[in-house]
Amino acid sequence: MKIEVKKNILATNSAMAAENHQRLEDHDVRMINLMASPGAGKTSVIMQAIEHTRDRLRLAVIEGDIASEIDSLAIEAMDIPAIQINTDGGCHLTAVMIASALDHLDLDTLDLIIIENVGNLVCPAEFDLGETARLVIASVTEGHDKPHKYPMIFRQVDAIIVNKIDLLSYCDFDLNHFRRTVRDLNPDVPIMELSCRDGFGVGEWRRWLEASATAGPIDLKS
Ligand SMILES: Nc1nc2c(ncn2[C@@H]2O[C@H](COP(=O)(O)OP(=O)(O)OP(=O)(O)O)[C@@H](O)[C@H]2O)c(=O)[nH]1
Ligand SMILES: [Mg+2]
Repeated sequence: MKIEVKKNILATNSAMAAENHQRLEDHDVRMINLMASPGAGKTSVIMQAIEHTRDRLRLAVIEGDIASEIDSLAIEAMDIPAIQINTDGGCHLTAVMIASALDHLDLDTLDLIIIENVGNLVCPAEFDLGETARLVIASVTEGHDKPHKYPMIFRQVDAIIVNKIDLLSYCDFDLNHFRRTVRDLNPDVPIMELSCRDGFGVGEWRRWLEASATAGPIDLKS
């Protein structure tokens, strides 16, 4: 007898994700699921977002990490509500975890929630959280071959950030190669080059974020 454990886990997760999505829609809030490898710059990219949109958007952040409160404390230090989820070994966030985090946020006072998923390019791609947009960060220090090796996540996202662009001349990251590989997987996805160090590309990141946060009624994902 074959037991379909993975299928059941994903189905249960999807049902909860749909509830999260509806809850956000009821409160007219958007939610971005930000995914990347460990150290690619997820928290730094969120901090840039806060700095450059806080006068126009009411933001909150949900931080997913295996352990520690380092990232949520950094966000709270910017006077932005931050909920830390420690997965205690789990390599991705789930819709149930996000539902409990939403319980601790006053959704009527928010326009946009940014989720920093656990650093991983594999498992987060499989778990819908009820988000309204998905984003992956690739940093130039990781190499340009990541879309070849982790195609699922690059295929699914609504936007891609190439971070640490200030380090391009020190690495053998081939931007054209990266762009070509991504185009084969996800032809129309916007690819934004960014440096959280010197601010290169921050305007484009801000514009994408504001457009996502003010996009019309949320389409429920299938
Ligand atoms: N040179 C350079 N360094 C960066 C940039 N963005 C982030 N960093 C550095 O990269 C390191 C990791 O950045 P974080 O923002 O903590 O990355 P993260 O993906 O949130 O890391 P985890 O939460 O641990 O997975 C830090 O030392 C940052 O200062 C960038 O654009 N350029
Ligand atoms: Mg982080």
